[in-house]
Amino acid sequence: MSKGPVRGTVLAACALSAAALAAQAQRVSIEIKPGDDGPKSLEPGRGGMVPVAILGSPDFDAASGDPESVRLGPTGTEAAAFRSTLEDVDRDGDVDLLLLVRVPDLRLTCEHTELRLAGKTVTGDDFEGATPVQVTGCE
Ligand SMILES: [Ca+2]
Repeated sequence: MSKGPVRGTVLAACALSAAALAAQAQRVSIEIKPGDDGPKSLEPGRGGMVPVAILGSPDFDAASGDPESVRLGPTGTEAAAFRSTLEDVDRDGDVDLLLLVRVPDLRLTCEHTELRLAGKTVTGDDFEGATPVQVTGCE
């Protein structure tokens, strides 16, 4: 059995990559104000709410995301969504998770250039995403 050692090496490599996957959250694509081609700007001082979509893909079933676990903000721990719906916001055939968030809850200030999101699927797997954001109205 000259193949023995080779097989053992392959198995060890598989075990390593599985462990790495378990420790790392799945990356998902998110979009502020989906369908709006304008600048992704937010003005925390004006209040109001903003839609943020978690985009589904062949690698991520947005319907498996648990909306109540999702947090958004500069570090992805700040705001909870107060409403969520499942719809295909970018019309690519994959269902997306559309969240409505109160802008002040995001705790963005002018130094922030990125909005982060983190959450869990209904089966307990972590996912996270980030997208550029322009914060206005704080001068
Ligand atoms: Ca979609």
